[in-house]
Amino acid sequence: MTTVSLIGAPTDVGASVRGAGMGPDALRVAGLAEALRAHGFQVIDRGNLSGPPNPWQLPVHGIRHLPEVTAWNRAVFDAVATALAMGHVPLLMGGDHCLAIGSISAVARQCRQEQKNLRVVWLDAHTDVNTEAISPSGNIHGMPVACLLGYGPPDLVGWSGERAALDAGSIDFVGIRSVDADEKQAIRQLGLQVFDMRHIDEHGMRYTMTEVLQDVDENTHIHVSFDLDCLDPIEAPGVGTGVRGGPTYREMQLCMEMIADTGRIGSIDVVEINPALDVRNRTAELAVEFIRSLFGASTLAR
Ligand code: HAR
Ligand code: MN
Ligand code: MN
Ligand code: MN
Repeated sequence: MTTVSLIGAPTDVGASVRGAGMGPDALRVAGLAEALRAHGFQVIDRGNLSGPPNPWQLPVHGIRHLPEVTAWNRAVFDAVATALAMGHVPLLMGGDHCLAIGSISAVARQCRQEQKNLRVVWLDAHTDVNTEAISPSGNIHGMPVACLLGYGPPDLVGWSGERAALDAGSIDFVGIRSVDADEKQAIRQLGLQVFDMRHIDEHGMRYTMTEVLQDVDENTHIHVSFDLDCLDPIEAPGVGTGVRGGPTYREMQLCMEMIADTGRIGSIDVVEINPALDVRNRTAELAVEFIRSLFGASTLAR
């Protein structure tokens, strides 16, 4: 039986807006553990990690809160690595998206040890591939992909044991509609595969996901990094940096269901839920519905 390890990381040190630190409890209140148990999984809630408070300072050399972001990610890295070593599926409850640095670095290291192919599916309105040299804000939640590809401050790079936790070919972005000017150039230079909203409009979510999942095989570990601002803010208002024009409820369900159908989901981040901006915990409840689907709960055949 699959065991899911819930890991709370209650911080907003990488974000531009305060409040994402309440995300783990919002997910608990929305019944995340119960929903997965009802679907037949064993669920262990590891509680919340601890780390430094948010000092709410201006960027230093183009980057905000580097020591705090580093400390939180260290804790995430260790917790995710421990869960993976036990054969569990770690589900990181953020917190803002900077935490994907620690989470995916631990996943990348485990995949290398087990000689598995890692595929990261990045569900987001943003590509998060800024570096401190090009970020317009200095907020590290806009930089985790760059760090994972080996570009970023030395403190946040190389944790998987290789210079880069990921190569550009092993990550696919879905739902993108907000990319900064210099970020666009970085995407082109790196050759990243970005399925933006224009692509989804023109080809549909079904075809898009067949493209995303085409090279998944029995030896693949899929990591889903789910930033709730991927959804249209009409569905998910509880996020700090919402952008109009995202996937609808049904499009996102189909995305999750098609990932579930591969049977290769190995680890998950659920980030950027901001209960301070939410309406009656709707965004956390929505996240729980999508996570159920990611584990196959909405597929009739199971
Ligand atoms: N691109 C912008 C920046 O770097 C905003 C991106 C961060 N927002 C997120 N991450 N929620 O996906 O500041
Ligand atoms: Mn993000
Ligand atoms: Mn985002
Ligand atoms: Mn691809």
